Amino acid sequence: MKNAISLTQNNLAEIATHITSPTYSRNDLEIGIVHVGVGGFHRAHQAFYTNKLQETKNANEWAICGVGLREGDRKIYDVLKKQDGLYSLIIKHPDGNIETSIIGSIKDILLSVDDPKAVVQRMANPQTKIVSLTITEGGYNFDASTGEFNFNNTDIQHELQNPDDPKTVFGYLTAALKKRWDSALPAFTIMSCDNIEHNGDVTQKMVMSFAKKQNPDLAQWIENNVSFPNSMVDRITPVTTQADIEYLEKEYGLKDEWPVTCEPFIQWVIEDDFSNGRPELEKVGVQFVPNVKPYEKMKLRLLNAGHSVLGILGALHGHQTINACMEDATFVKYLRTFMDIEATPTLDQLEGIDLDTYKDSLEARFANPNIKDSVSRICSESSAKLPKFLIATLSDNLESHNSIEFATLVIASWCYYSDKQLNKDGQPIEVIDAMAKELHEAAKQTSSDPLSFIKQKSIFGNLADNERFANQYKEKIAKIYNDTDIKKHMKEMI
Ligand code: CS2
Repeated sequence: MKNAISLTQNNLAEIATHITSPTYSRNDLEIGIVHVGVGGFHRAHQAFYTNKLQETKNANEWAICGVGLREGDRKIYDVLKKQDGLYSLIIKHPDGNIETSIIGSIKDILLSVDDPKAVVQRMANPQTKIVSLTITEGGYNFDASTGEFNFNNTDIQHELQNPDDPKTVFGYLTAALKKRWDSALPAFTIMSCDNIEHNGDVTQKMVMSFAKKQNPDLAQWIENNVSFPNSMVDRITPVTTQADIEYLEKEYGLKDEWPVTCEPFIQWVIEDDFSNGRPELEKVGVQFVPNVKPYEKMKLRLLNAGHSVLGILGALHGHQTINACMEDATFVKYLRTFMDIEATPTLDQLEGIDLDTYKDSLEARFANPNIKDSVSRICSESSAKLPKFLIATLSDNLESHNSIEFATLVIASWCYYSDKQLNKDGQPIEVIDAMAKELHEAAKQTSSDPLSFIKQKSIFGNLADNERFANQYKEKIAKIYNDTDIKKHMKEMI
């Protein structure tokens, strides 16, 4: 085989002869969006839609500058820098069909730890109209038990004293907005694309809490000028594997060091509330609605919670992927029963959306055999995800005296998983979680205090004080600690 060709702007004309590639002139693009958190999801979703819009040849002012705020972003920064922001998107259909295209909407990339000033300048640049975020559920710096901004964070304390030396997303946003205000430039929109119910409202609350403490006058200007649209984002994007990189080399002779793979399904519903203009994304299938909240809730409580149900129970059982769970009839039935009797009663009816059809489509998406989404990706950062995906549903069901059994078994399994870090066959489970240590410590106490795990207030709030939940939880804990055959317990319930 002749040497593979590297994915760069210079090689793009040649690559375009055999892979779908941008037909618009990337040189003519101006950066209108600064995006913080250029992971796989952003590249499969917002950058994909933006590229599609740029293909209409009428959206030159909306190129993206990716920003990494953590040292851990160095690898993606290095790759995208080397590849001039280009990457391949590999869409894997359930029937085995694969569509590959080169995405060109990311024009530049910055790493704040190397050049913090450049990040502030880019956000403050007159061309920048939107700063969008995928900083993960844990990135919003709020205390899950109080819902308030966490001022104890040492980086936040540093930024409050040193507004010119930002560290977190909050410091960068306020530093850039201050510059815009000083230069009489319009504010940018802050658009969260994370899986949090009311993501725009939460972002606004966090930014405002921080800004009020840092500079009350600036906070007032932000309040009057910045909009924070809520949005629901959706596309399953598994972790890229070495096999994906090799596929491109073998199939196309292309050397792409960090392609992204995803499912064919994609959805983005946003509130049409932008302070400084927006791309005409409705032309490429994005839905703009006055109130996105019912959509967010439906997606988080069915898709994301459904993922967590399969992921945690699947990890204990020893399934490696979400599609392997969906090949197991017990898991399929358990998931559907959870969705029907615990998640659905907490949802609002949405005009034009039939919830049964939506749930059927989720089952089909989870079952896509080519996505091979690992349960370890789903279980990662459960301490940040579960309060939003599952615990909120459980609390609602406690209030309405509805079933809580299915969610409770998942939480008890999560305790066992955090305690033993083994599946039912004694194989190790790697816990990837910013709170892994705390989770382990709390779970370890279960033998002396069966409620120790759910007494972690930053995750569960005051739920351990709820008698009905505490009793159910104790019962499930006893079952799992007695017999780790999780499928047996699931079968008893369906
Ligand atoms: C997943 C999500 O992180 C998770 O646990 O549920 O990443 C999910 O795949 C996306 O939200 C799909 O849109």
